[in-house]
Amino acid sequence: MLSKTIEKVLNDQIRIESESSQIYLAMACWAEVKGLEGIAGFMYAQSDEERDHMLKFVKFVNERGGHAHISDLNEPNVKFKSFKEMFEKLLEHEIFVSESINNLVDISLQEKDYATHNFLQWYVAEQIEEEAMARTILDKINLIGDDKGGLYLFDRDIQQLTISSASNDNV
Ligand code: OFO
Repeated sequence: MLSKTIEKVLNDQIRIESESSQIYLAMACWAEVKGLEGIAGFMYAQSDEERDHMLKFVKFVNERGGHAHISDLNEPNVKFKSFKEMFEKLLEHEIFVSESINNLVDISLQEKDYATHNFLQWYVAEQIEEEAMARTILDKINLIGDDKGGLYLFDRDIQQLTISSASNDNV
């Protein structure tokens, strides 16, 4: 059974994961209308992943005697100066999510809720991966600079990254 404190903080995280999904959906739209299909595909996949993260929390809260709260959401930013700025925002956002997950881990220990603590370990590992991926992408973007040919190749390569990470998920 979840304590009221844990139920509240998990519900706050449900909102954060939902907003993450919306943020990446808005990024997918921005890239798609700019003709950057690879980047758009990557962002659509990220958006789906965040929805899965949200649903995992929802199921956990409901299964442990709480009630998952589905709230309204803040509207995401829909415009970016450049695709570089967009990926910088993605990294910033993932760092924010990692801090939020770490905070949940702290609270679960304070509350001596070891089941929730154990459940959160999946998110701790996921955040390490997501931050690392965002940093790798930004390194590549910095190498490309303003080179249009480089952007074309990057857009094609990121499509491969989306396909291979989707197939790893299915393993
Ligand atoms: Fe990108 O993070 Fe969810 O958890």
